[in-house]
Amino acid sequence: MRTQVCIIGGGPSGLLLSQLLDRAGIETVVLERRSRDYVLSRIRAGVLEFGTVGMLEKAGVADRAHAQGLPHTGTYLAVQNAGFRIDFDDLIGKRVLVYGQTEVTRDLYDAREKAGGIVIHDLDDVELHDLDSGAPYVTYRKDGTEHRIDCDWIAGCDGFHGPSRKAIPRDVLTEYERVYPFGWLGVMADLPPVDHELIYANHPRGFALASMRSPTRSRYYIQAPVDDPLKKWTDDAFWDELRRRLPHDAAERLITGPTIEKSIAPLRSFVADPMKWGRLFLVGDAAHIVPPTGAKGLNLAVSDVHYLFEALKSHYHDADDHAIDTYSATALKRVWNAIRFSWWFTTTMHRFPDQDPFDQAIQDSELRQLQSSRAAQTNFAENYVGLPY
Ligand code: RFL
Ligand code: PHB
Repeated sequence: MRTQVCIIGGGPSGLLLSQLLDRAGIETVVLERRSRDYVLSRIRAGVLEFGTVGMLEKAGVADRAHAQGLPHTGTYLAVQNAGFRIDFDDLIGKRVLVYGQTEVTRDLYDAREKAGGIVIHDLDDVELHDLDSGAPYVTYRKDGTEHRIDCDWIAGCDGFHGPSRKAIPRDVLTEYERVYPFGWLGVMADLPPVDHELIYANHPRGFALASMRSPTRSRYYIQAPVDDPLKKWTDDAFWDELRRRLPHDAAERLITGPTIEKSIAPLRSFVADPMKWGRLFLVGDAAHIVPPTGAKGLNLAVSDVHYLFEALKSHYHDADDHAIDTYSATALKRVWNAIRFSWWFTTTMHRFPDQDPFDQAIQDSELRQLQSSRAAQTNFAENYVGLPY
């Protein structure tokens, strides 16, 4: 088979890129290792930046997000059971949309299906070949048979563990990494959220976050050791710990009940540089990981897609390769902004095992400044709602 852009990975970045390119008359094939149901069973991000919503509109897949998503004009930050609000609307005139990654991905799958797009599922042994030639190709195995796709370009949208980043020679690639000494224990529950906005809580017992997916579905997280056995965290143990860390008024309002999902995720920051080598582009989690504190993972994947889509459009429509040649540098500039914000917010909101009195005093000072300074809040709002592309 031959196509113009072979996209490895049918997560949000691969599907969005495919949808945008298709609408611009550029051919794609998407190769996804898992089944569609499996991809749609993964519970991940929940907060869409202003620019991400714009990208979904551009791709023609924003109707359900607008109808069902929850616009949030601000967020609460809590310190030791008391809180203050950061008002995005007042500070910068923008808002975020709370709409789950699962739903974004479902909307994209539906759109690709409606447009007759080629998405091949349930495959193995994806390998990238001749990336430094003008004629790259991808091979994979499906139902015991080897297949080959010849293409002009390969988009590596295959997440942190996929084969794309590993296809860049070791002596070309620099990797930057920070692993945090804790994880997030997250639950989903079909219960009304404790508040109509998100609450990020800094507490001596550890960080907590109250989020949601809808007016009847809550998403909560608490900082926990990454190797804690899940069975230690019964529903009651989780609710008790969450209640201790939330602001007192929210804790009193918290409605508890059975959870429908519970898992512990590790926290890391990671950047691969460059994000382009030969005919391969890295996109989204394949190139970078952020801790979830800033709600940036999915949004960063979408901004990569923006830069790559514009670059490929210039290549095919205008025979202009400037944006192709500068894709890595352009995308990485925005990536590092999100890496910095996510690192700062993580460092400011969590308890570290080796936190000494100096670290503690700095954290307290950061939060006091955020509470009292409009300039500091404006900076927070700009980063949280999403820096411009
Ligand atoms: P994805 O979503 O990981 O999609 C990559 C796709 O590639 C497929 N794949 C392969 N396909 C073919 N051949 C192979 N060899 C392949 N290897 C992998 C995978 O099956 C998958 O379908 O990356 P993408 O599209 O770049 O999107 C990025 C976002 O998914 C990610 O940044 C966020 O979900 C990160 N993240 C969160 N971000 C937030 O903003 N808020 C959150 O609350 C949040 N929670 C999370 C998260 C990421 C998690 N991961 C990756 C473990 C919770 C978890 C558990
Ligand atoms: C979520 O709802 O899953 C969520 C929200 C905000 C974050 C991280 C996760 O910072």
